[in-house]
Amino acid sequence: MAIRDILTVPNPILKQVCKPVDKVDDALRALMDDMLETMYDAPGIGLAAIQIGEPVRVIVMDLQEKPEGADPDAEGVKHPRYFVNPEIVWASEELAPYEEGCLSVPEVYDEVLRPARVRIRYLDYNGQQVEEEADGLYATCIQHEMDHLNGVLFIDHLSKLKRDRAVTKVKKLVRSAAA
Ligand code: K1U
Ligand code: ZN
Repeated sequence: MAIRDILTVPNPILKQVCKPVDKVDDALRALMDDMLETMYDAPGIGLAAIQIGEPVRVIVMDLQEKPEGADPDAEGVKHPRYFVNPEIVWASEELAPYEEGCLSVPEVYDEVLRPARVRIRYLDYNGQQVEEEADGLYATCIQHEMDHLNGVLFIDHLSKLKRDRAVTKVKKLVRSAAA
């Protein structure tokens, strides 16, 4: 397993539409392992393959939910999720707001409105098909990550002014980190 570099805006690779995966094999599982390690290291709760420069329809996620009654300072039990070729098969009309962030747009957070509940279909780590309903943070995060597969970032849901400000902020951040 390896921690990979996360691409940041305005890298044009992030605007690519990703290709479906043909087969869930050991090479794909190695990519998903790297993605999960990269996401935990960042840290984040989701990551799309394109964020590490791999233009395939693959997402990893761990919402880091703590069991009820757990010590708030304790580390959550790991609950990694893997999504290959995910599709939204139904979305609620009801929308829900969430203050989103993105590892490719570091230190920028803003509210995005998305369907409150979605039904998704995908292949898991072993290539088995799964269909399930997502709500709350799970619904928000899977929609955010699926946007990445189509070259869409959460800042694309904001006004042009806010988007331009976000890109300028990240460029400065990256420049000062490199200096
Ligand atoms: O870059 C990404 O796509 C990951 C992103 C996922 C996400 C967050 C919030 C709403 C929608 C999608 C992140 O993980 S940003 C970092 C973050 O939210 C977080 C980091 C550490 C602990 C808890 C949350
Ligand atoms: Zn993101």
